[in-house]
Order: sequence, then C-alpha cells, then structure tokens
Amino acid sequence: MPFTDNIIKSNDVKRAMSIPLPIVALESTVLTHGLPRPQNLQLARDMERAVREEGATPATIGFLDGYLHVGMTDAELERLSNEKEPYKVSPREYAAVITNEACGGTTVAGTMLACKHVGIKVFATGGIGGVHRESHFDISADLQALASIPMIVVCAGAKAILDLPATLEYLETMSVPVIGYGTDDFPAFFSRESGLSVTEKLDNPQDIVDFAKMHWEAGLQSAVLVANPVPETDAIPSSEMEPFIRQANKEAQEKGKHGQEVTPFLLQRINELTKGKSMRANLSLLLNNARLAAQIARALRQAGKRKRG
Ligand code: PSU
Ligand code: MN
Repeated sequence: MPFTDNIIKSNDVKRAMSIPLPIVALESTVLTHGLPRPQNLQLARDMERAVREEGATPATIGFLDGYLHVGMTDAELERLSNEKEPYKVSPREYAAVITNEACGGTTVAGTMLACKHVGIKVFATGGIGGVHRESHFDISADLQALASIPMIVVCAGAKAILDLPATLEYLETMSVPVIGYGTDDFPAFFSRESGLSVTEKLDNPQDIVDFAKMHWEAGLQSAVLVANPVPETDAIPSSEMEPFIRQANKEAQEKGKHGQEVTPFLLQRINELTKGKSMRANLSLLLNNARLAAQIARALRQAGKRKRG
C-alpha cells in the first residue's frame, strides 16, 4: 500500500482544508512519553480547546494501528493517551510503526513530517529537542526537521535539560531563524530566560507571518521557530531549575540512559524533583503555545486571502 494511503484525516481537518480554515498541528509524543496519565489526555483535550477558542482547527497527529492520523476524535485521543507501549515516532520510526501496524506519538520532527505531507504550515509544541548536555552526539531529529521543513513551529524554547548554546548554534548553521515572541532572550522552557539571544524579537502574529513569508520567498526551505516564553505565573527561574536539571542529567548518565529514553527520563525525574512544579509549567506553556499558534494560523490564512483577492 502506498504511504499516502496510510494517512487518515479527521472530518474536522478535511472540512478545514476544503474551505480552507486555519489549522494548527499538535504533537503527541508529549501525550505518549512526556506526561503521566491522566494529565496527558486532559492536556490533549485542553490544547484542542485552546486552538478552537482562538478560531482555528486543531489537528493532533499520531499513529494508531499503523495509520497516520491527522486530527483525532476524542476516542482516538483517549486511546493514544492510554496505549501501553507506544512508539516514539520521529521520521526514523515511520516505516517501523506503519509496517508493524503499531501505535505511537509523533515527536516534533515526526509531526513536522506529517505536516509536510498534508500541507499544514503551523504547529504548536512544548519545547523542541536539541543537543544534549552530556553527549554532544545526541542531537534530536527535531533539529533536522526544522532545518528542512518550511513551516512555523511555536515552542517555549528548547528544553532546559539541553545544551542551549549548542542547540542555538546548530539552528544557526541550518538557517532556522529563532523569533522571540515579545522577548530578546531565548526562553528555556520552564524559565522565561536563558541569557541567550534570539535572532529577532517580534510582538504580534501578523509580524511573524510576514517574517516567515519573506524567509521562504528568499528561497529557504527551513522552518521559522517561534519561542514563546512560559506565562509568568507558572515560570520557574532558571537558577531554581538548574540544580534539578544537573541532578537529573547525572542520574541519566549513571543509569546508562541513551537514545530515545533520555528526554522522557529527564522530564519525569525533574517533575519528581520539583514536586510537580515543573509539570505545571509544562502544561501552562503548552496551552499558551497552542493559543499563539492558532493566532498565527489565522493571520496566515488572512494573508492567503489577500494574495488571491
Ligand atoms: N516537549 C514537551 N514534552 C515532550 C517533548 C517536548 O513538553 O515530551 C518531546 C517532543 O515530542 C520532542 C521530543 O520532539 O520530546 C524530543 O525527543 P528527543 O530529544 O529524543 O529527540
Ligand atoms: Mn536524542
């Protein structure tokens, strides 16, 4: 069966594409590997609602029985959130999850690959993967996808568990502009600041759309990364997070964690060490990013209409 026969669009997504209405893609590794049950399903529902409230159609992306779902029904979200041993699907895992007729959550990179196939241009996630601190050869496939798939990705910066300077250097090498939403300081996921600079500070969705269009018109194939700081009320200062991050990284080393296990281990351990505070920040920034992505998707749709009219 050809690859495209394995793609199932939800009715909502089909309708939004045919009119067309603004669409926001949402990833699902955060459900299968990033958050514990039952917060994961709650979050999936809340993110979809946040996108709708801002006037766009959500498309949660993930694999069920080897089919790539673009947009899920509530029952499908529930199933994926409760899956016992789901794959963590980056582009490398596509063939495996399909041929094994398996279920899996798509990472940032995996979700972007799906978007490329169906033509979705805006995507909201929590934090992108990047270059890991302890092993510099552990570089998330997210960076490859950002380098090669032209779309707007909204995140809260890179996860603070990473080597942030190295991650930004990699993005620079790959010509991925990093837009600070209302900030010059690259946000660090749980924290609003990292002390590192973004490429450009922009203050509204329309300016982000104009910037992205110019980026692609200039002949680039890379993504535009929007870094949206976690809301102030749920932010944790980086000085407070740093000891926990160090400890979690050290434990990951000692336990010999490697490959795909590293990120989920670190997130879970940091949540334990912060007694749930880091997860609250995580949930808050995810919703915040869903809202901004929906506003950007709407501005992008308006720009499309102007061009034709
Ligand atoms: N952001 C979160 N929680 C997560 C992730 C991001 O708040 O679980 C996931 C994303 O799906 C991202 C992945 O693509 O972690 C990166 O994993 P790795 O470092 O193994 O590439
Ligand atoms: Mn990795």
